[in-house]
Amino acid sequence: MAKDRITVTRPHVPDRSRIYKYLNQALDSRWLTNEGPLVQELTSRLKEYLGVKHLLLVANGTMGLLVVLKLLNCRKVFTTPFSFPATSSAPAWLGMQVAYGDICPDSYNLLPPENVDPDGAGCILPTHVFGNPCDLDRMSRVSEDWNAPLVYDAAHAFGVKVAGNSVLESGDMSVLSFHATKLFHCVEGGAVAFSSEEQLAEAREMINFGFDAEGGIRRVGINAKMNEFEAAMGLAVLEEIDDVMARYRENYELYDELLNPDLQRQVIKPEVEYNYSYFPVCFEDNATLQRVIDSLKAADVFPRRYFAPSLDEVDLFGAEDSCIVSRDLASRILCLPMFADLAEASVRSIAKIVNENLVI
Ligand code: T4K
Repeated sequence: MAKDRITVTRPHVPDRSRIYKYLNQALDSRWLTNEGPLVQELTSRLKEYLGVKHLLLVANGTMGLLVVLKLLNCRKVFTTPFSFPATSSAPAWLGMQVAYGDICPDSYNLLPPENVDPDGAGCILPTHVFGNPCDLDRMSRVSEDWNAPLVYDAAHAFGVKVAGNSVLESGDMSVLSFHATKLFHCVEGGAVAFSSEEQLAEAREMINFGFDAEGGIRRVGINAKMNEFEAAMGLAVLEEIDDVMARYRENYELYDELLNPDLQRQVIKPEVEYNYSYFPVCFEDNATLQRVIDSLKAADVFPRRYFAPSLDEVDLFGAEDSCIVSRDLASRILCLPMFADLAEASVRSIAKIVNENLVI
């Protein structure tokens, strides 16, 4: 890859001595996977950092989604079309029916449906899009009315709080991604926050071939464990996470200040303590979006169209719903580069190119 190329994101590489310290612990102990000491240490540090009681580390966010949906054993999953494909692929992979609702044009999150689904949804799976929390109270009410478990795809929501509480404490389960491209990462990895200790215990068995504590095979399981090298990276990144988040915030605020104020931003409510991990902008039309992409590309800048297409347009997932707002947003949205060591000068030149291409 060209040295000066700026991509939508770039993994944070912590001080190498921190990584080596943990890697050496794993190598010296010859304990490399299967809930080893580093996975246990990362679990307890993350519980404290994120403010959650029940947390299970997994191999990646997609496996986290698969395991919890399998645990819930639901028939149908009501979800958002405006998300990464994993949110729909997970239920589709398990043979569950995928049904979509449309999204809010301001928050970009799934709108809680007004009426109870007479058919029974099975499970509700909204995404906190770009880390912006869904309407938690309304989602909980719908979940109660439908008697349907509420699982949040919280892949982007590391460290996000609402009114002082972790967003991960809402709903029955929240699934995080710790992929290399995320604010906090383990190269590959993920976690599930559970409200129920019993469900955490069941999922712990499921990610380890279905073995129970005595080595009996209690349930159908899979291998979805995080290994010690991934936990080593996570522990090293966690030691620097406050600085990383501060850098993201600086870049976010600089974009916000420099970009034309008429350019549509994602609306984040004041009670949210955001993690600043994405900077999406929504243009007036697809032609403007394409013009901006071309101009940025000419400057060796490669933003991404997260999330296009709207997933209700993907026949593979088998849903019949048509989500107008999501399709419209997907045709006009662009995520600008955001990462910890993105230089101030780069933010300034990206914002300048975007502004020059607007017809507001
Ligand atoms: N739910 C939601 C809402 C999600 O967004 C995701 C994942 C999931 C579930 C599933 O979680 P995981 O199973 O992945 O844990 C990237 C990530 O691979 C994906 O984890 C993430 N969401 C998604 C939003 O972004 P791509 O297809 O954009 O990846 P890629 O390889 O094109 O990388 C994007 C840019 O990052 C590249 O232009 C260059 C840069 N990059 C990437 C990698 C992998 C680097 O600089 N270094 C690297 O090592 O999906």
